[in-house]
Amino acid sequence: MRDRNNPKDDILYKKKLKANITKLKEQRNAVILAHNYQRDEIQEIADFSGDSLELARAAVRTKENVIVFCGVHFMAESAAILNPGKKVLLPVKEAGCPLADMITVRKLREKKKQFPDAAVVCYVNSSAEIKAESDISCTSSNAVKVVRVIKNKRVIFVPDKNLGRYVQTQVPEKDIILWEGFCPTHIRLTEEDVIKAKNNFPKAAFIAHPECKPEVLNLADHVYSTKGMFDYAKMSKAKEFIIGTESGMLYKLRKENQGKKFHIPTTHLICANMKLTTLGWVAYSLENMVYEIKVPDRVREKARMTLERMLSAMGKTTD
Ligand code: CIZ
Repeated sequence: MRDRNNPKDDILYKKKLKANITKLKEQRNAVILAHNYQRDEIQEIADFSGDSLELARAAVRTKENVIVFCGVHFMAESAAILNPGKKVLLPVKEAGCPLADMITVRKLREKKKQFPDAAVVCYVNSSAEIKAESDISCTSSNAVKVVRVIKNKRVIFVPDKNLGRYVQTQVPEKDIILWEGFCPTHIRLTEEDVIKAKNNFPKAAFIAHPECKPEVLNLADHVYSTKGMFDYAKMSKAKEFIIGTESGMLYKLRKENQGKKFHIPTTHLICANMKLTTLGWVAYSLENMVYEIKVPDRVREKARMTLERMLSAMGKTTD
């Protein structure tokens, strides 16, 4: 019997689980993809880690037929949309995204009727159905670029109001209609948290995610997506950083930037949904080939076009 309070027992248990996952992965011809916000132990066993778009694109490149997607539901959906011939598994079926749930197709259709001249730009943190109802998708790393290149002056930006508001500051020539959605993790970061962290680490640069509140972004030295944060941390001459996003980011930032220091301004920056995936669930998923994420053809085709428009706006293809 494993004693959870005994660190030796825990290490042994995890070692056995990891060995089991490696064996099952081979048997199932599977690849493990992990989002940047996953637990350290999940990022450790992953074949590839990254943001949702990088992972969906990695899924296209991989030769394995089974993709175990360690992230939340909309991310596994994007991988399934771009990889119709592959089996995409989400180890914990309850791993959802409250932000993605803050919009419905019915409400979006009403908004589109109200502003018929507007283009709908949907953040990747949205369901396949919302993507199918939108004109073009965006990530937090390319949202500014996407909004800038679309022809319409008026844009309905869904579902994250903070990202939408940030984009508006960068693209003032557009008229952006915001949706009332937000990420419950990022909005927990307050101005006071940041000021305190800056006082504690006066030499550190503060990098904030655009899902944070505007008053927090006002205090930032830089505003970047997770990918932008990795790129910046690597090339920057600075030696110390305060990271304004989900704490799972620390794992790879520290691993890839030895000699540099990374701090999280508050212990509240934890996404409970991202942390649902454990080694045990990954092993269970591979053993039982669950939970397969399927997107109905009718929705998939339209959602795929929305994602493809973003990729071609960025001068990229899915191949
Ligand atoms: O696109 C992603 O993976 C998310 C949710 C955020 C980011 O900045 O990478």
